[in-house]
Amino acid sequence: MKAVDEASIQDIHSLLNVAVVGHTNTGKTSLIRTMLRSTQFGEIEDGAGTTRHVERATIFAGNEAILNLHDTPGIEDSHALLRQLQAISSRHKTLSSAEILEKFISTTSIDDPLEQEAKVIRQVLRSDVLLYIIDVREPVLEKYLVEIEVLSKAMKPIIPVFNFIAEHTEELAVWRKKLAAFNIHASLEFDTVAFSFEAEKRLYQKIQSLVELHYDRLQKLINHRAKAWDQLCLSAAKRIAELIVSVACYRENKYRHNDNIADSTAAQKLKDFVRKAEQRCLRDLLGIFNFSENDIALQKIPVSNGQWQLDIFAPGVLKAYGLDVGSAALKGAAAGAGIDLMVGGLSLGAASALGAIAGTGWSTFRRYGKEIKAKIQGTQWLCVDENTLQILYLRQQQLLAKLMHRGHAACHADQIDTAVPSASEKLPNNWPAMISILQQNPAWHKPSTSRNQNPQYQEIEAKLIKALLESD
Ligand SMILES: Nc1nc2c(ncn2[C@@H]2O[C@H](COP(=O)(O)OP(=O)(O)OP(=O)(O)O)[C@@H](O)[C@H]2O)c(=O)[nH]1
Ligand SMILES: [Mg+2]
Repeated sequence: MKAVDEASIQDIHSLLNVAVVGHTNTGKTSLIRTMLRSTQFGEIEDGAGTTRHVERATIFAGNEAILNLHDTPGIEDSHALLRQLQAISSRHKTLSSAEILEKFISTTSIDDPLEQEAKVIRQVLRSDVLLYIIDVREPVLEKYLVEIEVLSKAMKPIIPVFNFIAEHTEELAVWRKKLAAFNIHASLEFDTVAFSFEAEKRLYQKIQSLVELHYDRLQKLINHRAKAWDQLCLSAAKRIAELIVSVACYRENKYRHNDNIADSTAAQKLKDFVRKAEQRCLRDLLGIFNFSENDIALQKIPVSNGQWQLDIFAPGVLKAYGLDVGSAALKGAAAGAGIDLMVGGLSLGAASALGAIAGTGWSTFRRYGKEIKAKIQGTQWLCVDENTLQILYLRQQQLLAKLMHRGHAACHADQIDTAVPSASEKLPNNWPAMISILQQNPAWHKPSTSRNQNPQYQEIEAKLIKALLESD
């Protein structure tokens, strides 16, 4: 056991060392948390000077250690730091710039005002690559340029990482231009709290191009992460498909003596089932992507205390999801919003239920004659109506998109929360046919071997998953 420990310790020492540096409060610790997929690392606060010491974290591909990330305290006084370096340089004219930095750290005592900066510089000198994190919301102040000037004295490759990029494209352009003056062209946009798998991949590729020696190891990490990411998205899409199936297949027996569908106990039971099913799905999805309450707030996902803020059966829900309120209101008058009547194994559609009940005209009867007969003679069930199923699907689809693109979603939060343009376009192909099959297979509402092996079920599940992943 000891030998293994020693081997792994040695392994960690031979790894690529990446220092995450920058001005204070730019999101250095946040970036590391994102890269580690862990909310446990370090301290994060909306204020300067949160990280006080250098802290190491190792990134693995499976069991294999790939690289060390070093979180560093934020640089606070770059002007004083530069002055100090200039003073050393004038005293020791023959020293190289890196040697001046060495001299600086060896002569800075624990209670020196530049103690934090010395910690940063020490780690910079011990690292192979520097990620310089920039808060693009900040103007390009002299103090930041001085930071870059000081860091470049270490002669290590610097990759600028632009953070807080959402809605700050102009500022981003200014930053790029300024950095070009330092001959730093290769930069990355990376919303740290927000996560985009593609941005992360580009980050590793950039490091790969700068430190050839570690190319293969980094490639292993890229491949490993790509696979894990695909699996993550697949399990999330699968979970949503399960929700849609379980709700579409669900039926509640309607007792005939109670004619008011909307207020019946059966309708309440049905609604309750749908709400709980959606809530469980939400919890599972957040769990799959390891989302915290903080992430939910940052992404403006309309969820509080683990529940959707807008109840799926609330009157405003149709409008919020771009569905036809007019025709739905008519249906609602008959059956109660969200509820449909199913007779003899077929969903009548709430509007036709209205027609049947009120005896409106020959055409309704001709179309639904058989069902109406069954209605009189046979068992009646309540099921979830078409609109509710659409909303259920669209809502999960949006949630999935936000979970998959934390950062990008954050830039368009208002748009996403209030309106979904062309809702029907976003539904999977053959949606009505799929729903009709599901409604006729109430036994599928729970997973079972016979359901899961049924080719028709498998086809529907695959179509739902494909549509969810493609809509991204
Ligand atoms: N909206 C948004 N907030 C972010 C992002 N990155 C960081 N933050 C927030 O910015 C604040 C500072 O983040 P930290 O990660 O503590 O910054 P730091 O650079 O480590 O700070 P020091 O350790 O004090 O130098 C926190 O409140 C984060 O939640 C981002 O990409 N988007
Ligand atoms: Mg920090």
